[in-house]
Amino acid sequence: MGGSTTRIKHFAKFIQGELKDHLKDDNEPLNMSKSDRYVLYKVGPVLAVNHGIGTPSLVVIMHEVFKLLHYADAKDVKFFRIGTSGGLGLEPGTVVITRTAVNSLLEPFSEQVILGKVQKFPSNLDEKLQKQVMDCSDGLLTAVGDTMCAHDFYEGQGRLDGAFCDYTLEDKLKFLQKIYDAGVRNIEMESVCFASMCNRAGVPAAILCVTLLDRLKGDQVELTPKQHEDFQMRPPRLVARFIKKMLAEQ
Ligand code: R2B
Ligand code: URA
Repeated sequence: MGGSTTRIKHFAKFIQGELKDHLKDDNEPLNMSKSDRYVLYKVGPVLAVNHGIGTPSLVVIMHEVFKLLHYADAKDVKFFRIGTSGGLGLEPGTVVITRTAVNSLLEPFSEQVILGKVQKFPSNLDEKLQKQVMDCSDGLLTAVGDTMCAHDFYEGQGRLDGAFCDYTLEDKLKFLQKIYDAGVRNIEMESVCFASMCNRAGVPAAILCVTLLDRLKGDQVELTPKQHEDFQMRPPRLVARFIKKMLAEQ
């Protein structure tokens, strides 16, 4: 899973090329989603689905993907979120493998209001899968750290360049340093909910997000289109290595 429809389409084509020795069909992957809200491609054993920006769309889509996999009687399922993020103290382009996903208060759970009551769901991730992914990362720029999940891109991530901002550069840096000291290495917008939904479903999950910038140094993503493209393909490349390794061992 990843945020954008085009990135997931790209991923479906990419993984088709990577898995060509395992696939019978080399037709262009087709979007099988009947909704215009998200796209869904099946390439051999890989289901590639986008989840939009933030938790609300992610939750809806994950319910639907879990139901689909249940009715398809899918076995030994693993979930990956391959996305982008703002890094903390890391060279832009680093793929952060999330140790624990935390919410904006640095708590390791997501909250969902169900029938008027706030319910908390733990957002720890599968340690074995994390290690297996790390074992595939030779020669790739990677780091392991906690990921903070924010509810928005601007004030929720302490940016100074949104439409509104009622705090200073000093306040921002103090906050980012505090979360860095607590072990956070990147910030994005879905991790905590993605992790807790996978926990509830009892499926191992990993989160691999490339950092587009170092938030301790600025707020604007200043990459060339070519760099952007290269960076965005780094999590897919790492996941592809893992999938190929798993298939080779079968
Ligand atoms: C990373 O990038 C998106 C915001 O630009 C959001 O979906 C996320 O988690
Ligand atoms: N996605 C985010 O949510 N934050 C960033 O800084 C970059 C990408």
